[in-house]
Amino acid sequence: MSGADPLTRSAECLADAQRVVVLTGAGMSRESGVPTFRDALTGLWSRYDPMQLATPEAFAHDPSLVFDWYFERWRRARAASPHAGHDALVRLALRFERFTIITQNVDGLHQRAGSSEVIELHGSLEAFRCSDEGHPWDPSQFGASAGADHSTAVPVCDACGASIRPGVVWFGESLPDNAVRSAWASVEAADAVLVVGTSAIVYPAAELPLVAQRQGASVIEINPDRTPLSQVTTVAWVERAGAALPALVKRLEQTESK
Ligand code: BV8
Repeated sequence: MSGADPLTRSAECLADAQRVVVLTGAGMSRESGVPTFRDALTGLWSRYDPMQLATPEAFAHDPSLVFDWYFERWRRARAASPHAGHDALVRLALRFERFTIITQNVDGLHQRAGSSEVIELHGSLEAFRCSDEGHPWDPSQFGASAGADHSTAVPVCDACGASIRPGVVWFGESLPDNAVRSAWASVEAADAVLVVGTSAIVYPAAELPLVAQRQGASVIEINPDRTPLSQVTTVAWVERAGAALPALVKRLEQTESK
């Protein structure tokens, strides 16, 4: 691999790839205006630590507070739009035999951009459900506004009366079996993995690039900050998703047209 710039080296990794996997984290949504977990929470939420809110214990302790936070995040996700980086992934998918996006994000932006093969490792803000039997619950029917005192009465399931909870995977909860199976199968078969916008410290998701690398795939990290993965990746591209991904697609298209 030449000592060329990260764009050139990333394009070289993808030039002969047939099966590509993209692992995205909250940094992928940052340029759509969706804050990452590590962004300081603002406004009403500034005094809370998301890691303390995204757990079953938090929901048991204060269901209104946790429900409010997720309902607010659902509204913000609905109001957000995919950015040029999401669009670039849709175009990139057309260039390979297999192209799978594995996302830790729960905001649905990849699907809204038009990506078709998306594995949601940590669930979705669209998948509110009842906490007993998993009956689906449609947040768009719920008119509450997140009150300043976070006192929204948590809605209950029409079918079984249990409290409604967000359809996300909390810390301490297991990931959906089918998502884990598909995600591990895709990285075990990958020629190249793009890791975009994740701090690479949440497991088991953070294991995925290492599984790919162990079977010989090249791993390209796109992140403006360094992470625990940066020193082991084939390419550590210190750049924003919204800048790097469109540049990568453009380079591959230019190379092809020569
Ligand atoms: C599990 C959904 C088995 C919810 C999320 C004790 C008990 C139980 C488990 C554990 C334990 N101790 C440790 C664990 C394991 C734990 C874990 O990994 N903890 C960490 C903190 C060490 N994992 C689990 O609990 C998982 N389950 O292990 O099950 C089990 C079961 C029972 C008992 C034992 C074991 C479940 C993990 C899933 C948690 N749910 N999300 C919600 O969204 O509310 S994780 C959530 O946080 C996000 O999905 C994300 O993955 C993670 C981190 O959030 P962020 O930091 O915001 O985002 P990210 O990491 O992606 O970082 C942002 C990055 O973007 C940064 O690097 C930044 O530089 C970069 N960036 C910024 N701008 C840009 C950018 N990049 C590109 N472009 C830009 N413009």
